[in-house]
Amino acid sequence: PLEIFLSDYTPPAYLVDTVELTFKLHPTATRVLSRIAFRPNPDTADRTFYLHGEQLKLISATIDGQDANAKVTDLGLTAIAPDAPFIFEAEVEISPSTNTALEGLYMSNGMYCTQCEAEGFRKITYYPDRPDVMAVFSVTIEGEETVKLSNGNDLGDGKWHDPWPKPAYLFALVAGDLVNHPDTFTTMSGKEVELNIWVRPGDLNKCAFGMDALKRSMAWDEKVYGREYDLDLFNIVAVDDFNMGAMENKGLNIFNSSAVLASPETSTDANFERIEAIIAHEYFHNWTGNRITCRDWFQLCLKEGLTVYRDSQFTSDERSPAVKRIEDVIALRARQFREDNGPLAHPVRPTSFVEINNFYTATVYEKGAEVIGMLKTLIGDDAYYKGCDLYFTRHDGQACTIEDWQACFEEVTGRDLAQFKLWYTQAGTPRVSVKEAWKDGTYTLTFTQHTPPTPGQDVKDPKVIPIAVGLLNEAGEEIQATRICEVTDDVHAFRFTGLDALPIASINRGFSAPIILQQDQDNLTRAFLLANDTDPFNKWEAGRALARDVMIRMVTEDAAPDQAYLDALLAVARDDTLDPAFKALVFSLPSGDDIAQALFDGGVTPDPTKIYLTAQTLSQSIAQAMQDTLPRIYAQMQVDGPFSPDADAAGKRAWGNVALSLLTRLDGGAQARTQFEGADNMTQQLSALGALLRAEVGEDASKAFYAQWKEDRLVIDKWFAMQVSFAKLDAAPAVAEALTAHPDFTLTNPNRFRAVFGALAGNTAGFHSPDGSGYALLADWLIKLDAKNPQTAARMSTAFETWTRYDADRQGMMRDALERIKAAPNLSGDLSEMVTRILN
Ligand code: BAL
Ligand code: ZN
Repeated sequence: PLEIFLSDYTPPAYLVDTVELTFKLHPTATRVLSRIAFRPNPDTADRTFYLHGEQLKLISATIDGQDANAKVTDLGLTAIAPDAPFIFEAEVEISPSTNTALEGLYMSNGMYCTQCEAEGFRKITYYPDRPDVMAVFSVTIEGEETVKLSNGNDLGDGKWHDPWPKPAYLFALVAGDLVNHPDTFTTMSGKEVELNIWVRPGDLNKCAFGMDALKRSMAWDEKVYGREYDLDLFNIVAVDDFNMGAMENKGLNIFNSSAVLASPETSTDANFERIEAIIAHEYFHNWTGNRITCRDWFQLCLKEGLTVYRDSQFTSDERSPAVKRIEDVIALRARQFREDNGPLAHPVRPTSFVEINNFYTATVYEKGAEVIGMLKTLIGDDAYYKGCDLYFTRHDGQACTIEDWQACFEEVTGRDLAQFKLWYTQAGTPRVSVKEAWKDGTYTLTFTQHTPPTPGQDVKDPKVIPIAVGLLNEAGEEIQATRICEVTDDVHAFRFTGLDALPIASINRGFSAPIILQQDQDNLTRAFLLANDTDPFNKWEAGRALARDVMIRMVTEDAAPDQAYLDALLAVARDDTLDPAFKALVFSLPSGDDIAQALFDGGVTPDPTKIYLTAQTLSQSIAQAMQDTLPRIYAQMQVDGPFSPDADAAGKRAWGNVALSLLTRLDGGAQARTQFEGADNMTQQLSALGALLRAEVGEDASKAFYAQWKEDRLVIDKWFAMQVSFAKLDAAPAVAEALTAHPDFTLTNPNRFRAVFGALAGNTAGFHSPDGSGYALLADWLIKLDAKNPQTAARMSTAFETWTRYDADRQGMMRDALERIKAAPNLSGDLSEMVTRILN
């Protein structure tokens, strides 16, 4: 397979002005006719005429009406083209119904749909399938289907025109017997936009929340970034079989049905929050991604990091900023820190790839968003929005680079951002250790930064790291408001003067930088900060550090559950000033994977079984310590009246369900069974089912749940996942294997595969079962899936990325599993690249 390098970028030889496409739809023999107006690129002397194309049957190809004498390979088409504008026309045949990779044009439940990012358009027709070739598309769709959609404005009779030039990866087509949930939005300049969510007929009752989220997103982007929508129409379509969450095609966003369909009966509060965020994310791409796109795929973070940052701002504004920040950091540590500290570590802007689909990663997305957040912290809100305005004005209609983006901020601030750019080019999570000193009323914090080697990058330069610091006195009063310490050197000291007494420092408030902070902090100080910190993130962080320390001492020293920790939790539970959602987050213990990484970082080989048992013992102790309080919390957190997915109601349910889960450890499941049977919404029903399954008294409830929901694919995904997630100790592989024999298990639906095997990978004790059955099972099924859907198989292989953390036996078994995948006949380039990188 070919490795592609950022340093090899060359501009396209030919540009495209207009593309006219006609689709004659047929499940196994769709004809695609293209008429493409090319012209030589004045910025290059190269006149190589090369069009990407894969899995296409070429019927004809002409240049200015004459046979193009095209030479075709598995990857594309070449021909001799004029050094002047010309028309290329082609007819190809493709087979959507046998396209199980779900890239290009494929079928899902009888409906035609497309996924072109990153390189799917080349499976539709011959084209310069690269993001820096932007063109105006007109589309005609011929077929029996009642609804036929493409990008841009609807000209009627299956004809579409998109006036905004776009790269091929933003092309979309949908055709099927769909129904719509319509609405309208009036933009800031008074233009009325028609909005639709298109679904299968039975799903029409699950569109209202998504539509509301879309309208709120449109209003938010006008208010906060001054960005107005630019077409008369905005369509969203729900598709069951989809590799990603959703896709931002111009004017025609295509969504995994799990990321748009919502109803109280079938969706949890977490689902509602995720759906709202993804709708916002895809909508925000209209400016950050579509109007301004990427020059090449190495710049993916230009649109993804920025758009994740924008959607997180939206969720903060719509819900609770503190809760959103804590949730984001939990996810960042679970996925991005894990990636950054293993064999798959790569910079936010990678320098090479074999398969770009393998770089839609937590590093590009989530660390990419953290980098935007740090930029805003360093230059301030005003300069940030001025820089964004300049970016939108200067680069509208262009395909850009990170350098283009940064230049806008250098210009508005006059600041050199060369050192800041290291966040894009250097992989790895910086370790920042901090030492404190106190003398004559001056308190000094000395930070030392170090980023460990990552694949291909042994030595790192010091980065600019904005660390937000506040100081408290012993009474818990804030004596120094949050100040940004800009750490720029390997060792960098900051002084706080005029103090009466040694303060207590709250460092990296709001998680101002995505670092691992190494701090000599005792548990008394952590408990103090948990009780007193005015920064809600660090208040939570203190509790998390305390929990981590307690669990590590239980694992490594067989210590008993720490009484000071239990007391601190009780104090949080009793504090009526705290948001219930925040309390729920304080009570969520670090995951098995978190503790395994922390142990490994501390030089201890983690034992997943022991970590699992420790978490159970600690949870049991928490339940016992709180036994008098739990029934009251549970009763107080019951939400009356009609279901609302808003943050307050969701927070109450979250805290109430923490209480339920602890109560179940004491009452054998009585309360959980009552909740399960009486629940009128999925949050309550699923939480109760989880509590019962964990207590090993959930078999009847699980059967009842299946019987109730067997017709609802998204709920049945939950049912599959729950059984594997809540399987005890090393039981998960056997549970997962049994589920693969269930008639509802299928390899053709990525959501279903992820439900079973994502849950297996997330069940640390189960996946790392000492007999290796978790590794062997996942390897077997990745090989099977790869034959149908390489992209999803490759993504799921990251379950193995932590293999070097574990003992020799487990390492050997994981290596064997990876080698077995690598040796499988006809392995895809996607999975082969991943396995090779993980093994190296
Ligand atoms: N562009 C791929 C899906 C997303 O990030 O929105
Ligand atoms: Zn995105």
